[in-house]
Amino acid sequence: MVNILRMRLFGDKRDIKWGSYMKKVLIIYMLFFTCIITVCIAGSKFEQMDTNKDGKIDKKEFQGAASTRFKQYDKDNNGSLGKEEFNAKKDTNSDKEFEYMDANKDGKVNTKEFLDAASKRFDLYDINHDGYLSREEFYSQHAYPILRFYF
Ligand SMILES: [Ca+2]
Ligand SMILES: [Ca+2]
Ligand SMILES: [Ca+2]
Repeated sequence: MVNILRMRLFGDKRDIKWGSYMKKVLIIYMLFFTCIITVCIAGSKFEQMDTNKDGKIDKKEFQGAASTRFKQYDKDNNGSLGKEEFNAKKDTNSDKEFEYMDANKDGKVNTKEFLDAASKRFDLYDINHDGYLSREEFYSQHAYPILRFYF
């Protein structure tokens, strides 16, 4: 009787341990796949932007991507972005970036403000000031979360 009880207890404990172990494994797998997907999407964006295929992004290429992106944000096609157009995905950084873009602080971002901000961001993250964003500069943990608003 005591043995059966013990076995049950140990069995239960093992089940609980196994359960939490599986949870951890699942979480790790999910993180892993999220990373892979993020890298794939980022990778293809870099390739798309690098129109002359020299393995780096120059300002013209970046501005070209930003220009296309602006049109995607501008749902009502009036040449200006309201916060709700820009912040449709409700990202934590996007409010701050919107303020950054809105140079004249009228609560809207027009094409010029958007492209000027893209240009300033490009310069900021061109760490070695060679006029190009290398893969390393583009993917750096500081640059990518901000740059992605522009392409
Ligand atoms: Ca290029
Ligand atoms: Ca503005
Ligand atoms: Ca550079």
